[in-house]
Amino acid sequence: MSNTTAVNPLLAAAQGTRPSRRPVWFMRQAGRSLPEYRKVRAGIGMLDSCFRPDLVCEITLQPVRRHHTDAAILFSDIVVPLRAAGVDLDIVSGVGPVIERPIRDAQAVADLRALDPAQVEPVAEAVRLLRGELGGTALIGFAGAPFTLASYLVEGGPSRSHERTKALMYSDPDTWHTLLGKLADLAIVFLRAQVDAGAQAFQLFDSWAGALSLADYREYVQPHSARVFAAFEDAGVPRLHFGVGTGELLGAMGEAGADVVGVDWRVPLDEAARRVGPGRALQGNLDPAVLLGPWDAIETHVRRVCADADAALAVGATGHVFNLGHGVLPATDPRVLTRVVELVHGL
Ligand code: 1CP
Repeated sequence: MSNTTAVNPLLAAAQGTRPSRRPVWFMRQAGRSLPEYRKVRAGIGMLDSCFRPDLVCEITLQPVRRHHTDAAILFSDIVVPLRAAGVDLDIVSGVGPVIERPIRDAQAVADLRALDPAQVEPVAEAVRLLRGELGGTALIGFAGAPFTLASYLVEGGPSRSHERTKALMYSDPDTWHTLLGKLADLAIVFLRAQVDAGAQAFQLFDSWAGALSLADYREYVQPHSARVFAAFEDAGVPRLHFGVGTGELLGAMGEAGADVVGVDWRVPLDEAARRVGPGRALQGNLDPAVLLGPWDAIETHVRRVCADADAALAVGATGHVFNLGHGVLPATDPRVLTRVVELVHGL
């Protein structure tokens, strides 16, 4: 099975060639905003659903059928490979991932087991099913980046300040680097399983890296994310990288080895292109909350994102993938998403 399809607009834009139209997909396009998602998930736990290939395939396809996005993102979660490797955790509705025994010392890090590809075989099976169904629509795989995974493991759940995570980082750098090295290995095994099964691109989500200064990002995080990207240097799949509030880190996140740098709504794409430097594509960056406003405001913002992206191309960005600056909010009217896809494709 070929991992690249030159005609898919997302793959073209991500590889720096001219796409037939501006590609668009939405982070968190599968799931929460869709009634058909709530229907098939009824009575099935979030994590359980991620290990059922038939269900993963159906949920991944739902937004593509409805919105005609240029890409599907595998329905899964960043904690799925941790669960598969034996970490006692759950995804609690309305909260997010909750870790039974948070990892806060050298012993706990030593006890963290490596991921065996066989443990994520249901995910690989879902990818194979999806490639059979998707035709010309690109399939994006993903993993959590070492820092963002570490934050959940150390804090024990979602966090605003990431204070325990930073405390470990500053107080015991050896243990920190051992932990991030293990999490980089986990991401590599998880992504390898997806790419080998047919995922045509992948996104490394470092959602919470924006909590760090540039200097700390470079010292404590970037080498580990860079190792993940380097493992796929010759895989022939575009590598996307994204975090929230990462305006000051955009250059460093590109340098970690991303072909496409995701940008949240705080930095206009032309300015992002200056920060990232030439030779990489950009993805983003409509504020997801704009979609809760009236259509006039949505259209104005969508047009502005596309105009900023065109200006980004003029200063060296090699392509633009239209997306939100973070995930679709649960309250979003799915009909609005469909309309945004039509608008972007028509511009
Ligand atoms: O019960 C439910 O419905 C659970 C809600 C839910 C869903 C639908 C969670 C819990 N995860 C997911 C799916 C998911 N998670 C996807 C596939 C859907 C798609 O993109 O279309 C993806 C890509 C993720 C990735 C993910 N999980 C990230 C990175 C992306 C981002 O939004 O920044 C993060 C940080 C998580 C952790 C997580 N899992 C779930 C929640 C609610 C959270 C965030 C918790 C927090 O705020 O810290």
